[in-house]
Amino acid sequence: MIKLYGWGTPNGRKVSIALEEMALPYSVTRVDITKDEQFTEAFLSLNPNNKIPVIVDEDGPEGQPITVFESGAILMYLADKTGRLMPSSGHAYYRTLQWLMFQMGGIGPMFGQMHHFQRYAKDEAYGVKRYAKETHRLYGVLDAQLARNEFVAGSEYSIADIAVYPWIARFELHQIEWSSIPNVMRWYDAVGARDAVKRGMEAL
Ligand SMILES: N[C@@H](CCC(=O)N[C@@H](CS)C(=O)NCC(=O)O)C(=O)O
Repeated sequence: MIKLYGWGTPNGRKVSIALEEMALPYSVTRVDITKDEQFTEAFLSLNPNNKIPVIVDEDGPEGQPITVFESGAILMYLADKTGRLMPSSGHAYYRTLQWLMFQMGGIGPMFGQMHHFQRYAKDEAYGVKRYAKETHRLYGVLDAQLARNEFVAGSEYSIADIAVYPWIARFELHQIEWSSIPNVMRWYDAVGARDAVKRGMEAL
């Protein structure tokens, strides 16, 4: 049984979707980040960086328990554990890795700032303008990739799709014209129709 410590955010849901897709038994402990529960001593012992998500797998490598934080690392861990949703070698492996990093280094941080300025900033104009521009550029990159490929990392559904999907699910905050990104729209509908994705989005 894997314990998932999370909250209903894109980074948390990436992990619940992956657990559902891989049919791994798991339990959920909600860490209410709106009440600063990520700063408790108990949580700090799981992630020194005070952020969800975290997993604890009692049945880790060599049969020893393992704790993993950082959602990209968790997705790779789960893919390694099950041999699913990440090619094991060669071009396809690096293609999937690069699109996972595109999400971790681009979509996650930039969309995250866009969400922050949209929702919380008192003087939002500068922040929204700055992060909307980068968010829209990232949508363009993604749309071009999905014009050439069925899924984010190529012809196979993978952890790169799982990493990106819950961020696109916040599209209402992104001031994006859907008609300008038809390929993202096609992909979003297809991924969102998967039963495991629906269950994973509901889990947190
Ligand atoms: N790079 C980290 C980012 C994790 C992250 O930003 N988590 C947010 C929720 S989506 C969080 O815990 N925020 C609480 C805080 O910043 O205090 C990952 O991908 O796991």
